[in-house]
Amino acid sequence: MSLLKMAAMGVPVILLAQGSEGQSNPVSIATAYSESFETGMGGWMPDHHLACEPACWPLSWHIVRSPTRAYHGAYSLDCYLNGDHDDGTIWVERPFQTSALAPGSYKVSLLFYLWSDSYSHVNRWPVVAFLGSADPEREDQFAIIGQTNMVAGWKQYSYSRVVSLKPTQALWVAFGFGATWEVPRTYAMDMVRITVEPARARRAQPTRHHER
Ligand SMILES: [Ca+2]
Ligand SMILES: [Ca+2]
Repeated sequence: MSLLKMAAMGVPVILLAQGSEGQSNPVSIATAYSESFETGMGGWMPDHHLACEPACWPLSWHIVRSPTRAYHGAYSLDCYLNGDHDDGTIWVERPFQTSALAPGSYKVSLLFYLWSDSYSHVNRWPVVAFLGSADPEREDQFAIIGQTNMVAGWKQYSYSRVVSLKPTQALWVAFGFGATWEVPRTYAMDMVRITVEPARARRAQPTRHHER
């Protein structure tokens, strides 16, 4: 069922509120959420994980706003990762407050765009995402939702899962990519959208009566 149809039927449709720059506290869930990084990071924080740290430190990487290219507007996130260690994952993350929601199960959907400089059918890197109730810190907490270099240019990536939410617990959302090849690479990410809607209970199977 579409969100508009649900709203028309009076079913509460819950989406996330737009974040603001430099906000350290979680943003409350209230309306539709999207971020295009046009005026700031929108509260999204860069983070990384390299399994062999600290022995193999440093990992050379950054995620910064840049006007070099954009899927939407004039800015995107410029994401650089040196794959020297043949490993390492970088991402942006942020918490959202869920206090406006009744405790329960919700389908959280994440959508964003990632830019690759070229198409390649080999040596693609994994594109990853996280939806959960704790701050993600390790690459093994992420789901692999696709690969880089599937097109030259921008490609949409999406991920959704049912998350159990409580008013006292933040919803954490994160997305990025990992290195699986010993080269430095730059990708870009832009226009993240998140929706949260009540997870529909599975319909019970109708009981079959055997006719004699
Ligand atoms: Ca943008
Ligand atoms: Ca983190």
